[in-house]
Amino acid sequence: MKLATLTLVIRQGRPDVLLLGRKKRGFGHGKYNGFGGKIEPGEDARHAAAREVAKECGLEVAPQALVPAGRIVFCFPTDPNLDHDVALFLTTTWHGEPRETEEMAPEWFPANALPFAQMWQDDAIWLPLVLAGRVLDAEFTFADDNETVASSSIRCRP
Ligand code: 6OG
Repeated sequence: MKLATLTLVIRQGRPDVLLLGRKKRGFGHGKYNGFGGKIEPGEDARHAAAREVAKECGLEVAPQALVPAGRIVFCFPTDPNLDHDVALFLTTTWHGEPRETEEMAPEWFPANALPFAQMWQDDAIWLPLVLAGRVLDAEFTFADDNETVASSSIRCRP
């Protein structure tokens, strides 16, 4: 199980609110997603999340400006190498402007017009909850095609 982070960058008080990146290579290639990746050995999740945001879209986020939004476990029974245990964060505070990198092409989206057809199928289920301020513990299991959500469980923390 890969330990990873996923961060949602949210611009408050504007019509375009969520920054997503279109993944240019590797796992999830072609899909829009938040920013994140593997937690290195000895690294804490917040520092890993800040490092990945900077690496993938050029924004500088202080680790303490990352707000925990829960944990999601993604399981791929036909290919357990793809399993991810993801620490979820959101942030409304950063420095700099998003820029395209080798890994991601960033783009702002209105919260009511997210490109779910071009995202992981699980996103349509959990992302609206996190944008509404909920903190989640969720698990998604994927079917043999490694694309379709076969089953899910979501608990919102009180
Ligand atoms: P690398 O393993 O390439 O980082 N991730 C997922 N994100 C969403 N929205 N849905 C999924 O459903 C995901 N599975 C993994 C975690 C992969 C990045 O993608 C996230 C990491 O941020 C299957 O380093």
